[in-house]
Amino acid sequence: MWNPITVGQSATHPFTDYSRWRLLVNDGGRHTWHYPRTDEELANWPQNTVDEFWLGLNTGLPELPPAKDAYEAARNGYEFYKHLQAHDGHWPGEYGGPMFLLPGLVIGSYVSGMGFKEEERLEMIRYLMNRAHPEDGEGHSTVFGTGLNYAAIRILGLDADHPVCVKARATLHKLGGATAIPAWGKFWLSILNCYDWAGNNPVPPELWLLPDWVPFHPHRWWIHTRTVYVPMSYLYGVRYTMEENDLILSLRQELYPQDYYTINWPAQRNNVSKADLYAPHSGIFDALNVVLSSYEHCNIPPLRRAGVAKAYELIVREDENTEYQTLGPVSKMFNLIARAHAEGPESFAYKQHAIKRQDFMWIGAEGMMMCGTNGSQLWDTGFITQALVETGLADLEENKKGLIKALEWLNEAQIRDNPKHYHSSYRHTTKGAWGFSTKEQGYTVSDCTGEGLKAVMYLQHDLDFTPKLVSERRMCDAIDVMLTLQNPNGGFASYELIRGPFWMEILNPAEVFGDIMIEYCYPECTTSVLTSLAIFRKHYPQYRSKDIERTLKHAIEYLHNAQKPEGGWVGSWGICFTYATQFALESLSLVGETYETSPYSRRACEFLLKKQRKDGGWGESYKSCEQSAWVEHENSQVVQTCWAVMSLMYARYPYPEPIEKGVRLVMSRQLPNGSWPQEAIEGVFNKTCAIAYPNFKFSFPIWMLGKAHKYLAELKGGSGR
Ligand code: LAN
Repeated sequence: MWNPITVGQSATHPFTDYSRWRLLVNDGGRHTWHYPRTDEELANWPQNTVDEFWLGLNTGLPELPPAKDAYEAARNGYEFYKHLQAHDGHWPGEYGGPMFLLPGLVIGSYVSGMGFKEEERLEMIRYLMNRAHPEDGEGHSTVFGTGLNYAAIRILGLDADHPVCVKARATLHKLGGATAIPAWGKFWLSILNCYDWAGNNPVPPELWLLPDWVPFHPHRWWIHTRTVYVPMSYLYGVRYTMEENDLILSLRQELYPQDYYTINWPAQRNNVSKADLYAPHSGIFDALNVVLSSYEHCNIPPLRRAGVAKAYELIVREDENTEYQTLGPVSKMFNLIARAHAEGPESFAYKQHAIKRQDFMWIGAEGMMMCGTNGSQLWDTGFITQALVETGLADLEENKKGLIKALEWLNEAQIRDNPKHYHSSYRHTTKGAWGFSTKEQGYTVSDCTGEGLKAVMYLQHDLDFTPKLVSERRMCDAIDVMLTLQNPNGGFASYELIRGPFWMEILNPAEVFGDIMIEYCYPECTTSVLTSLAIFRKHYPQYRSKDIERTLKHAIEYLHNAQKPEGGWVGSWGICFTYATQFALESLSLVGETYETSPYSRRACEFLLKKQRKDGGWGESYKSCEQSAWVEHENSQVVQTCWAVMSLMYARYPYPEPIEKGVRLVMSRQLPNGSWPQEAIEGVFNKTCAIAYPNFKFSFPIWMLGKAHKYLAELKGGSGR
C-alpha cells in the first residue's frame, strides 16, 4: 500500500482500495469491517451490495419502473432497501456523527499500545481530513472538536506541517488553545500527557464508596454519565499518564499558543471556550470543586485505594456484563485503558477489548469513523419490519423470505436473562428486553423493547406465513420489563427509572451536553412502550390487564402534560418536533384521541400544518434541539416530512391536501433505483450532539408512503391496496 499522506493526496479519494473492504456480520448482528489482502481471500469473499452501498460505491441496482402512486413508490423503495438486509436478517448501518468519538478511539488505543491496521489508520486520517471544518475557524469549530481531533490526526501519523494540521492549529489557537478545552477534553489530553492533571476538576473515586442511599450517589446518575465516570474516576485516581515520547513533547507545543511549561494549570480547571459552552457550571458545582480540590492535596491513601479498587470492580463487571462491548463508545475506550493499565497487554481483558473495539469502527464513503454504539441493529430492523407489515408490502411473495429472516434475527436479539452482575453493578432488569444494538451489548432500553416487541407481534400475528418463534411467555417477559420502567409522572425514560433528584443537574460537569445527570422522561420512549402495551393487550387480554390499563392511562397523562403550548413535543433523540410529535400522536391514536376527538391531537396537527412549506415538505434544523424551539432548516427534509405526515395520519387528519403535498415531495426526491439520497443528519442526543440514522431515509419514506396510499384512499371513500 502506498502512503498517500506523504504525497499530499486529496481526501476526496479513498486512501485504500475500496473494492477490498468487506462487512462481516456474525454473532447476533455484530458487524466489523475487514480488508482481505490476498487474491484468494478476495475471491472467496465477494463484495456484496451491503458493502457497496455503505462504502458509497455504485451498487449497480437497476432503475425501476417509475412509481405512479405512493404505494408504488413505497414498493420501489423497498425493492432497493431489501438489498441492504444482511444475511442474518437485520439491517446493518453506519452510526456516526459525533466528532468527539474518534479521538477517544485513537488516543485510548495509542496510550494502551493497541495499534491499528494500516488500512484503518489511513482511512481514519482521511475521515478526519474530510470532516475538518471548511471555513477558517469561524462557524462551528470548537476547542473540544479541534483540539481532540488534532491530537488524533497527529497520532495517526499526519505531519504537523500538513496543510490540514496547519489550518486546524491556527483555529485552535484562535479559540484560546487547548487550555480552554471542556472537561472531557482536558481528561483525554491528561491521559495523553499533553495537559496536566492539576488542570482538571477532581473526579474522586471515593464517590463509589458512599452508601447507596445518598441522594447524589453516582448509581443514581443517568446510566451513560455514570458508566463514563466509573473508569474516569479510576484513571483520575491513579493519575494515569502515557509515557513521554517525541510526539507527546511536540503535541505539548502544538496544542497551545503559549509555552506549555509556563501554564498555570489549576487556573485552567474552569477555563472553557465560549465556542464550546452549552451547560455552564453552576456556582454550587464550582464551590464543590474548590472543596474537592483541597481534598486532593490531603487525600487519605487507604480511602483513595478503596475507591480506586471499587471503581475497578465496577469496570470489570461492566466489561463482563457486555462481553466487552460496554454501554457506549466513551466508556468502551476508558474501560479499555483501565484494563490495559491494571492487567497489561497480555491479559484476557485486553485481548477481548481489542476484538470488540472493531465493532465501533465503521468505514463510510469519507473514511473510517467511530460509531455512537456498536450499531443500531434492533432499532433499524424494528422500524422497517413494522413498516412492511403496515403497508402491506410484507404480503408480496418476493418479500416473505426476508421477513422471516428478520423475525429470526429479532427472536435471537431478545435478552433472555438478567445481567451476570446484576445488583452489584446497579443494573436494571434485562430479562425479556431488547436493546438498541445487539443482545450481547445487553442493555434494556425502554423504547427498543417496545419497538422490538411490536415488530415481533406484527410479524407473528399479522402475517400468516411466519413461524411463531417468540413464545407468549417471552412476550410477557418483555411486558414485565416495560412495566417496571414507568416513572411517577407516567412517563418513560431511556434505560432505567429516574433514580436521582432533579437538582442533580446542577452538578453537570460536562459543559458541552445538557440534561445528562439523571434520566428524564421522553415522549418518544413513552410512546414506544405505550403502543406496544396497547397492541399486546389486544392479542393477550388476560395478561396483567389491570397493570397495563393503569400504565397506559398514566402514560397518556404524561404525554398530555409534555405537549408544548404551541402544540408540538420536543424530541430528544431525533430532530426534533416532527420526530417527537409523530410518536406522541401515535400514542394518542391508540387510545382513540384524534384530530376530531382530542384537543391535544388537534393542536398538534395545527402546529405541524403551520410549519409545512410551500414545496409540501417540513424541515427543521438540529438547533431546534439545542433551543427547544422550532428552527427552520434551509431545505425541507424527506425524513422529517415523513414524520410530519405520519403524525397527521395517526391523528386521522380529515383533509387530504397537506398529506398529498407531503407525499408528492417525498416521491419527487426518490431516485430511479428506488432509494433516496442522504440529506441532513437525523438524530440527536444530550441536546447538542447530532448523530446519523442513515437507515431512516428508507424505513420512514417506505412506511409513510405505503400508509398514506391506504389512508388517502380511505379518506376519499375508495379502498387502498
Ligand atoms: C442513543 C441511541 C439510541 C437512543 C434511542 C433508542 C433512540 C432513544 O430513544 C433512547 C436513548 C438511546 C438509546 C441513546 C442514548 C444515548 C446514546 C447511547 C445514543 C444517542 C447513541 C450515542 C449516545 C451516547 C451517550 C454517546 C456517548 C456520549 C456520551 C455523552 C457518553
